[in-house]
Amino acid sequence: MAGSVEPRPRRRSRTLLVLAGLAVAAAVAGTACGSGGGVDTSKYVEPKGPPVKVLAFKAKNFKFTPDQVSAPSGILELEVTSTEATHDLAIHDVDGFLVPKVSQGQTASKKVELEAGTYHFYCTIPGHEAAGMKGTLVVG
Ligand SMILES: [Cu+2]
Repeated sequence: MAGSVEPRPRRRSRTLLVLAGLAVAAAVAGTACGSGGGVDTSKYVEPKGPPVKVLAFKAKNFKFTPDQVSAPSGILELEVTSTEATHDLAIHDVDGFLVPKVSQGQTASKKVELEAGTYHFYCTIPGHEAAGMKGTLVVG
């Protein structure tokens, strides 16, 4: 192999692939940072007033505890404490709702007003929901 001319173009194309991959990764990371993990929170209006219930979750790689919860309808406060790494919490079908990212040892919370129904919550950090960071919230 040493001294051969052939490996050069191969190496060059491999380098280009790596650079392209890094560019994509950087773009994805940038998007995640800018918009709070892919959820557009700009139009979300947090309900005023005291919650009828506070739901406290612990978050670690890659699980919420508890991951099956129930609550009465009305204003709920969802509170997330990270016991490992960085996580957040969004709810499918509740546009803009996001408990912001917390790193290990931190706690954050956000209120949401929910009608009776079954909701699915998840961590928006890329790959986390697929790895199991999700759960079900039954309201009503
Ligand atoms: Cu997560």
